[in-house]
Amino acid sequence: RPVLLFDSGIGGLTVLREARVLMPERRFVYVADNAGFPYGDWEEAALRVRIVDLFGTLIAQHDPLLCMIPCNTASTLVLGDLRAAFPQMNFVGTVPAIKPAAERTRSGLVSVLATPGTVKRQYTRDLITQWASKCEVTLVGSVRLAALAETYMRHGFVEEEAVRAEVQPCFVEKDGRRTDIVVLACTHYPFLANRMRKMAPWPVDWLDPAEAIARRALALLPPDGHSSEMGLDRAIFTAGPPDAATRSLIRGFGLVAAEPA
Ligand code: DGN
Repeated sequence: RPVLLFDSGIGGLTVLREARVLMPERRFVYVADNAGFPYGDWEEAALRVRIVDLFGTLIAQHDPLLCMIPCNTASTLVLGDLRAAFPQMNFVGTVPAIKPAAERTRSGLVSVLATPGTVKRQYTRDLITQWASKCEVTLVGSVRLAALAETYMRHGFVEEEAVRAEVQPCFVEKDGRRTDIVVLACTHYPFLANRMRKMAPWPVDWLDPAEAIARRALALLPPDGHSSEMGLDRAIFTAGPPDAATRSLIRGFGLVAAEPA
């Protein structure tokens, strides 16, 4: 039985990368709901229904051992619905790493770079109230960054100035203090981390939760039950067969494109 990963696009590959390192013997099915991409500006009720419906099909079709949701925009919205709808299944979500950021900051100024959906979620606000009440948290909801990361990964180029415009609001200076942590709260963003790092006007820590998410999945999986199935892991795109650039990208991640159900 495979481990299933679900994102709106290719961002979840940043988590698959870490999951592979920790669980090299596992078989993975990667699902990109690219027919619904980007998730950032979806109306919440409609997105909820869409994702729960998709999981109904995916669970029936793949009988996964565990489902990972390497997508903040989806996790902050539907984790509760999924757990209620599929009580036998273990779900590992991805939510903004606000707690570790609050523990680590020295200046008390933390920024959360995410999609517009994630920054407006009650879930995100609750994380701040619970863990970061002593910090000043700047929420930056970027409309374009996930799509820029997709283009970059498929075609190898990105408009530097467009990335800069999205990232700039993260760097806050106030009463002699400066932002010292930026939480990468969208799984697409680590793909642009090297670019973004160069744009910081002063040294900043960039928090990517990918490894922590993979560790959480590992902890929930049974220690035995190694896959005996050989061959490449599969990737499913809800919009249908991917284009050549996407196929070559996923091949680099050791995945082959499979037909959606
Ligand atoms: N990668 C997703 C996330 O972590 O929020 C969302 C990307 C998108 O659909 N805009």
